[in-house]
Amino acid sequence: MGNSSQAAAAAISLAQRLSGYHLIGGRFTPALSGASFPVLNPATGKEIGRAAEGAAADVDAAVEAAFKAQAAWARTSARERGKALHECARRLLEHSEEIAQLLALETGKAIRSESRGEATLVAESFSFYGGLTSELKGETVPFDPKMLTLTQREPIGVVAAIIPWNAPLMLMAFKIAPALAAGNTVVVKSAEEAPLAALRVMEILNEVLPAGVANILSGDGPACGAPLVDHPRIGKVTFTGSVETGKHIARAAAEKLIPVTLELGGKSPMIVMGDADLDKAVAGAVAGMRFTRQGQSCTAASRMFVHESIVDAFVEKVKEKVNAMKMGDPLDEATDIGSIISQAQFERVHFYIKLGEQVPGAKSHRLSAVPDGPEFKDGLFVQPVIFTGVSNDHRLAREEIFGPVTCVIAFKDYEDAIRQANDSDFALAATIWTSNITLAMDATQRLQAGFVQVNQNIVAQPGLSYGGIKQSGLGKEASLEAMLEHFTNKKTIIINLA
Ligand code: TXE
Repeated sequence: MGNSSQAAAAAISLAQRLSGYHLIGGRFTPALSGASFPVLNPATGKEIGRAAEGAAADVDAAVEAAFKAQAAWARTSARERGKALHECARRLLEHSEEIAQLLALETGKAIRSESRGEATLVAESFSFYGGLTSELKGETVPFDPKMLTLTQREPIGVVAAIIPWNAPLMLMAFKIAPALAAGNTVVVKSAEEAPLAALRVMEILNEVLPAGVANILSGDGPACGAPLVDHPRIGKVTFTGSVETGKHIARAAAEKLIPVTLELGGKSPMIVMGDADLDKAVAGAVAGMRFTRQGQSCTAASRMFVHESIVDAFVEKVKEKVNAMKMGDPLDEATDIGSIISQAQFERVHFYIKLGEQVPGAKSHRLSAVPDGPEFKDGLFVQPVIFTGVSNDHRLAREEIFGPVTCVIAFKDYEDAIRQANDSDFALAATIWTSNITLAMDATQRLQAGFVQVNQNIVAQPGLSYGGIKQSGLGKEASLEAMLEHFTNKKTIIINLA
């Protein structure tokens, strides 16, 4: 057996052990209805396990368990909570390889280029927030000399975290690590397409945390996610997913007047000036477009504005680089690009590719090659595509495709590039590539985005505040600010000293 088949065998046996369960109150629990749904390996189309099909009754049980555990967890000293989170981080790191393999198996994300890094990031997020519990500080307020006036940070209570499939573990960790650090308990609703690696992470957390502190349900959005948001004991919802579902959740939360954090879509611009270091910009384009993840990233550089003087050379070099990437078995160390997550996404991506191909004057450049082994005949692989000759007004440049499809749009002058970059409903991430420092600084001030980078492409990391504006969402993740602002309530206390 080759290394990738051994990894697949280990991941399948882990998937089967976890099959059919939620994790509620520290216990693996099947759905109360007994129902489950299949979990597929998108690279082969084969079933690898099953997930419990959650519904309102399961939501009640999970929220009740979280509610019961919350008061004691909030009373645990900040130092002890920090130590517990550090211990979670240690164990997550110890098991990161098996977590990465399971993630690769159920999402199709290549182990070397994607899944391993994500599994490690989960551990890093717990260690980051484990070190921040002593930062849950209040202030003294100079109000009246005869009164001592203080503010205090308190946990909100039970937090619902609804996560998507594209980076399920990273996005779950960015939500629950700060929530737990601040003394909340959590109920996660995993993504239908990727429930098992998240369940394994939760199993590890439950070896350390008191029962009920961290719970997870699987199930679909309407039957399981919606009753979770609506549950009267949920005090906060944190969500990553589509704009449409995000708005739906925000409306439901507004009915209860509870806060929401929303990480939604993106259509992130990359501006490449004529004086940019071309090789670095090309490497940045390939990394920024997240071809390794089949472009399934909300920060994907899906609109590339390139100065007309270098646009042809830029496109040629990007093509060369992507053509050299190997698409194939996600568990093979040699694979750069894995598969798309699901049939629905596969069809959505092809819909947009066809749309682009119908644009008069547009040219599509299909890159790399889909794997041709018999085991991949039902695999959801899509060749990366670069479109040229499509304008920023076209649907291809306006709507989030969430696939390996990008538009390269030539521009004449900087002002025009900035205008087009900002001409979008989304505003999550943006990059500019130039050797002119004054221009770069100017762009950081003028680009509308939650995250602007110059001559580089760092993706989400603990410590860097992450989140968009406009239709890209509300609120920030991954930082100290995220824990303080989004997972605590501030109480004012006034003591009369007279
Ligand atoms: O998203 P949904 P989908 C974008 C991307 C993608 C599109 C559709 O463009 O093509 O969204 O993906 C849960 N109440 N992003 O259908 O529906 C659902 O079960 C409560 C961008 O996967 O938003 C899942 O757990 N929950 C994005 C989660 O919401 C509900 C990442 C996301 O599903 C619900 C993913 C409801 N009524 C998709 N309906 C990013 N920002 O990175 C669904 N859910």
